[in-house]
Amino acid sequence: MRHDLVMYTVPKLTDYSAASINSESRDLLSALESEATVVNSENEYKVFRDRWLARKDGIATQINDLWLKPAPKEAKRDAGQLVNELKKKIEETVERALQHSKGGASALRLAAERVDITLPGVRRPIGAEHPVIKTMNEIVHVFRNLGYSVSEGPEVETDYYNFEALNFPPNHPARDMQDTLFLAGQDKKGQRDRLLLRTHTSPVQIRTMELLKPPLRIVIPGKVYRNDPPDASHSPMFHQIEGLAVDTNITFGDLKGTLDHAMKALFGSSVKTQFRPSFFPFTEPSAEMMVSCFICGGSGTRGTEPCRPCKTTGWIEILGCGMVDPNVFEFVKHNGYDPKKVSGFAFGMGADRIAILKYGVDDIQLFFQGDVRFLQQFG
Ligand code: 2NL
Repeated sequence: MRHDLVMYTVPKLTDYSAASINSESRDLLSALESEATVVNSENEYKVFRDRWLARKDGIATQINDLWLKPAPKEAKRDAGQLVNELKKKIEETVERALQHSKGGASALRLAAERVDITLPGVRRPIGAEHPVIKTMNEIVHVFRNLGYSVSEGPEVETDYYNFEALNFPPNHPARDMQDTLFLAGQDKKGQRDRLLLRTHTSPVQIRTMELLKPPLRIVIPGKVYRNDPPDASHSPMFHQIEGLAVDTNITFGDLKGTLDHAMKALFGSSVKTQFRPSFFPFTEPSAEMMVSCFICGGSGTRGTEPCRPCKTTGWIEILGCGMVDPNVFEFVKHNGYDPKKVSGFAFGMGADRIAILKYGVDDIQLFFQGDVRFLQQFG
């Protein structure tokens, strides 16, 4: 072993015996290792690299000139192999020193990377449920307690599930480009296969009836789409919850009792409900359900001010509903929904609208702009 303070130099080789060659190789490799371990900076690395690999007279070149070239004929082959192995080792070690110098623990680097472990950590704010999702979950919860299941389905639908199977006549205005967002490039397909963004969650009810035989109790929360320009009360994407109950002998009384219970569970036991005749293509008869205004208590006034949410009427329209039209059951008759044997009620409500009323928000756009200053208020 050479002394640490004396730099390694390549000796001339006169003795090409195995013992001599082994001993010289060991000296070289141990010098290589000990020099590599003290490389801690980019500059130190460059000096180290040039000393061992410089083309002109780096150590790798020197062993070529001093060990291999003068080797006698009979030792040439072994000497060549040895020099190649040593060169490979040198190259590997220089590469390792480069990595080491990059991540190396130089005093400067350590100082720059110093971490004060006594500082408090960075607090990651915990997210909160979005007010619309929260509202939907509350509604779903009320119906789950009544034994309803939750169904979900695709937001890109066919004309068949979104309109035809729901008893929309072929020229119904909702099927117009004006109201519905159609996918481009569908012109070659027949009408019923054309893709569109679902305008209500009702197609999921048809899909569920195709899968599950009656009796059925389901609610379907989800995103729906309409070709509406955004304003304070419209958004091209909004949220709906629909419900469906099918069994033998379901009556309009069941509809009224179920929905009256649901409104009391959602808005408080003192709210009253009222049904007014309406029309939907998929229900007959159809109704809109009013709930006594849970802002003004049904009085139409707040102190001396008129109540805005109910426009002073004391009533708020909250959902549409009705008895499932037998024509709808015809489309799923093959799965046990014979309109002569089963009946059902269905309803649908806008989750965003209910969230707006619940939280006193004056612009639906606020729900979808993602401004944390707005959303934080619901956390
Ligand atoms: C509303 C009204 C409603 C339905 C949705 C429905 C679904 C099937 C059969 C019959 Cl598969 N009806 N859904 C029924 C009445 C009203 O929604 O104003 N939604 C926001």
